[in-house]
Amino acid sequence: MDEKILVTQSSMPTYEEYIEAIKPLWESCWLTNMGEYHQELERQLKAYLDVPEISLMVNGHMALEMIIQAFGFPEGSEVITTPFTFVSTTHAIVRNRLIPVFCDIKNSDGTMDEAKIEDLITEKTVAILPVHVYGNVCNIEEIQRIADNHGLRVIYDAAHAFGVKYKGRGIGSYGDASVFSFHATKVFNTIEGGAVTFSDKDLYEKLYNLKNFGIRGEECVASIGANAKMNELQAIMGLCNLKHIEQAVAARKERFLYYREHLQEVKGIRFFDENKDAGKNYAYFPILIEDDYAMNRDALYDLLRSHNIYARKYFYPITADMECYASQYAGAELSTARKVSKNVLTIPFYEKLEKEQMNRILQCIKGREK
Ligand code: T4K
Repeated sequence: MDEKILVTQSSMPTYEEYIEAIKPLWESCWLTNMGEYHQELERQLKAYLDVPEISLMVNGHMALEMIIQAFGFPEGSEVITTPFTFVSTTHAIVRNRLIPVFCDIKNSDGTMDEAKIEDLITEKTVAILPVHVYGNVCNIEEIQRIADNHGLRVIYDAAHAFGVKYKGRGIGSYGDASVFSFHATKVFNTIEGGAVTFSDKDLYEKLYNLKNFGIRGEECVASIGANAKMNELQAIMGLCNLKHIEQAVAARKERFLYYREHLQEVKGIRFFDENKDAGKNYAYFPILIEDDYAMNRDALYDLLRSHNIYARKYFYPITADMECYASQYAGAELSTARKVSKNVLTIPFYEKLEKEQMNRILQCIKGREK
């Protein structure tokens, strides 16, 4: 059996580079609580992501929970969101005691269908929470127009959109706030990690309190908060990985183009549309298996597995259909999301994926057209 190929593989600095970088911690013994590396990574990411403000978090999910909480929406308020995402997006809303109202997606790029948002707005709606899924940029202008007309907040889940620029500006500078994930599986990682980006300076203080128990001095706890801080070992991993980010994205681009070149002629395999105003970070390689392909998505997934190739069904099922939500949302009109979710497959894709491995994957997919 050929060697296993997983859907992704963490990008890492060399062992020596990381070990050298963490050495000073054995002098300082300062491992967390907004240490110097946490602060330095905030400075560097603010510049790299081209955002006005940033707050680092222990992971992307807590970043989502913290920013939703920071807005202080009344319990039971409704948040319009997409079900075509990783379950974190939906959980973060529910764990804040808010109600997700699912909006269908567009077949073209998998992002929220902005034409369907307004019908879902009620007197209880407080926010729109779309996802730049796979790094595909949502219709930012239209979502903002709707939000402004109805006095709603816009919080983007930008977990997949690290470094993406839209119309020349960092993607995290749009809306009221955006959330990034720096999980081990992402284009840029801090092992686990995440960040919230935003413009309103007051949010920095609110998030600071929320991520560190509300502590403002040895004898002063100013507000009620959790613990969601990024520690120094995570921050140092981020500083090391950030040094190599251009190279990492370039390596991904090369592999992306190779896959595209070989798959674009395959009948029944479709790609999501690209937004001409947006840059790409080559985070994932999703393909859509259409009816005129030789087999359905699940059969292709199984075929790849039989060759020791671990593609993943990101994102299936849609979150509204997951066991913990299904009874509430069985009747929701989400036909495009359900269809896309049933047809999508993300094939192995990462910085160090070798050409031979890509050829093995391509061989399984190609030459099977009806
Ligand atoms: N919003 C969205 C839209 C998201 O996609 C995510 C996370 C979040 C919010 C929340 O952000 P975080 O709190 O996670 O920062 C993975 C990731 O764990 C998750 O971060 C990611 N989205 C999601 C799409 O994918 P799983 O359950 O598929 O991971 P797992 O353990 O099956 O790993 C997948 C593959 O990655 C493995 O086969 C090999 C590779 N891998 C994995 C790990 C853990 C590595 O190379 N190194 C590793 O350390 O969720």
